[in-house]
Amino acid sequence: MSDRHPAASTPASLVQAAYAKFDERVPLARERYGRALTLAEKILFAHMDDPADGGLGRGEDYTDYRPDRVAMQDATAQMAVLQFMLAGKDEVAVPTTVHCDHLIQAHTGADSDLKIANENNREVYDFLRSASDRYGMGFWKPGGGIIHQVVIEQYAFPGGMMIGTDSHTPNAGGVGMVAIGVGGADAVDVMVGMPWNLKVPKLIGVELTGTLSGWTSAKDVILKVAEILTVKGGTGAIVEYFGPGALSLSATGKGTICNMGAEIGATTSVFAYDDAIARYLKSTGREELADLATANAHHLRADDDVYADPDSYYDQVIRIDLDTLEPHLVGPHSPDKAHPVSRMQADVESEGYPERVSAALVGSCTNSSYEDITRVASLARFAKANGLTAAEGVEFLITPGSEQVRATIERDGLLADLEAIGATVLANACGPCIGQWKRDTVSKGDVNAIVTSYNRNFPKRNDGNPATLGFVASPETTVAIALSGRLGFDPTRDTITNDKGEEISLPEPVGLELPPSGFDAGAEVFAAPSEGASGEVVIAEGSERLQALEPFAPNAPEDLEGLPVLLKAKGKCTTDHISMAGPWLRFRGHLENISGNLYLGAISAFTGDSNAHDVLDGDKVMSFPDLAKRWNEQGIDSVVFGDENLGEGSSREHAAMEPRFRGVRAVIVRSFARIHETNLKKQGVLALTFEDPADYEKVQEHDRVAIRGIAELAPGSQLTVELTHRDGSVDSFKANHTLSPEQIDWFWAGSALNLIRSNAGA
Ligand code: MIC
Ligand code: SF4
Repeated sequence: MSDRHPAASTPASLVQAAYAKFDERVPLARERYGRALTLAEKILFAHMDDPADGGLGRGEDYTDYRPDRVAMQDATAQMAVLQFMLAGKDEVAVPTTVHCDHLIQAHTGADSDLKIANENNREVYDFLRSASDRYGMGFWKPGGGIIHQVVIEQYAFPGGMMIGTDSHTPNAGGVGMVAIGVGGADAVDVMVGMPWNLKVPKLIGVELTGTLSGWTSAKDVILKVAEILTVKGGTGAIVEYFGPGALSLSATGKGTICNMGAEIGATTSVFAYDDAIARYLKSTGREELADLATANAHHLRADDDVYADPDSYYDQVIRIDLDTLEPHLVGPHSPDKAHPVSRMQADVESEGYPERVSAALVGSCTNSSYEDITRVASLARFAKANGLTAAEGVEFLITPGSEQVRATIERDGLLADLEAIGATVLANACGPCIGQWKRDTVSKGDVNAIVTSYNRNFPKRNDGNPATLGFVASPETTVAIALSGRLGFDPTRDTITNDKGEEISLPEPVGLELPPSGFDAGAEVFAAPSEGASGEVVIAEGSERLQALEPFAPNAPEDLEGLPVLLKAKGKCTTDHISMAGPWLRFRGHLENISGNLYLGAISAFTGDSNAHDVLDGDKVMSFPDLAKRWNEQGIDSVVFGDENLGEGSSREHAAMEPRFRGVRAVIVRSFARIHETNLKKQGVLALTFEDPADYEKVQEHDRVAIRGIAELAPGSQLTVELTHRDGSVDSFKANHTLSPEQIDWFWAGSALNLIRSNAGA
């Protein structure tokens, strides 16, 4: 480790300093709480800005924290860095890294895809690289790997706290870090040296008993948890895993579980430090950190009293017996729609899902560990020896999570095992997981089913085709389905006919937790910032992909009157519906251009489809982004209404900046996903919830909306939303907000960044 650049890994000195805080503060925490502590409580307390007085009230207090690190991926870093530049600082205040992973399109395979990405995205990469150099951030080049995989391999450490501008940042919980996904403006707070504010999370305990075996893997644990808690069941909570079953999971398996905690809305998920985490740290070249963690192991777990009586300490406890846990698939379109493999064929029949799958995709930030790949390679070798390959008509793609994993699995012959049964190896990047998939075999509108070992399966997520049904499963289940070609294939019971007409049962997958001969770092994919931070940040002139930001104007009470309704969203409205990814990723650094996708995927409660009506112009039919632009150009501001869990999914702050840019003053919903609600607040959009969810029904297409009580906006104050209907009648209802005093200041300033700028005299 010592021969690495300090920006390429987490230095032992940083970890040592973090543990010294535990020594100092854990006794104080026990005193302030007056009881034993859970792991998450210890980590949060050790990172509190004001341990003597910082709020402890779960689900109530907003408390300031001092995270140890920041990580950003290219699709969100652009906007974050553009905002950071407005803050007028010379250097980032905490260790920060940028990872180029989201913008690489998968088409024919790693080498050519990477080459094309380097050409197509040159101005974005040049911008991020020059900004990294200028402001002292570590830069992972395209091909270096997916942010979360690189973070767990290089930067994450037990007991640490980090934020990342990506919702799957919690992946680092696999090694015991409290790692939280945020919008770029939150990252900017930490990068400028301010504390980071978070509502104190609730705590959900998941007690694991038994041991995984056979076809069941870590992925199935989180698929089960998603079924139990649903996509909003973890909102505002940290999920802590413990129990004997937790000890039987590898660190990367734990990472998979924490990663997908994003799918249940959890703030983050975390495991206690154990032997598996120590083995992983050592194997990835971080012996020194393993030793430090072992010496501090008592801080890196909950207190014994908690484990003895979890129900008294967590807001909710779930128990899962790994001995009886079955492999699952979840989908289509929602990660909580679970089907055990033993029931899948029956569900295929009753739900009318396609019998055959058209593609099987293994890898991503979620599931591309050495263990995952050795397990699927064992199936591939067996298949090859028994006359089986990926079934006819099944595209079979592998995405390694990092250059280090790729080089290691190539060296150990595992990629060759997979290629021998028909796999194509893609670049170490997000690729098809984020719609960066140039799919030649299926056209828009073709109904087809795919299975992936990724984490998300919203409509259009992978290939942009709304008719593609995405199912998520473990890598093992995914490969078994690839070999059989059948969505309803149960690898524990069913057989596959081989090229000689024999019926073949697949053996249980077997793998290795870690590479016996260590990891191979592979190609040079890291660029350290140069000393002295003096270079220029490169923004290509006239770029359609990058645009310097203009600060938003402050809000005034009279801005919230007489507003027409831009959208009343019906049903699921994720960040992918609000600000679509795929081809739109190219505009992530250009607010005006990306606003061309605003609410493109949302379904209007008025029209029942994704068309908008211009109520100010004879109900002319147009798209939401066109209407938003039209009104904005006419100087007309508006309001948006939504249903449950609005903004579920990604951390992308574009989903908040775009409405703000187009004059949306308030977003009023039945409930919000955490990151999206914060992103709206950060950008100066009023985020409100109906006090009575039934009031959603009162909103009509031609209403004019006024928000009363805004001048007296205070923590906990209630607002009245007044709807003046087309016939002149008026309806009103109560709405709530969760703004803290500081967040109210953001609102009046026009955005959180405006406040930073005015404090800095910028
Ligand atoms: C995702 O998985 O949806 C993404 C793409 O990684 C996003 C970030 C983004 O939209 O840039 C996320 O999860 O936050
Ligand atoms: Fe990339 Fe997919 Fe992971 Fe998001 S979930 S970081 S898009 S691989």
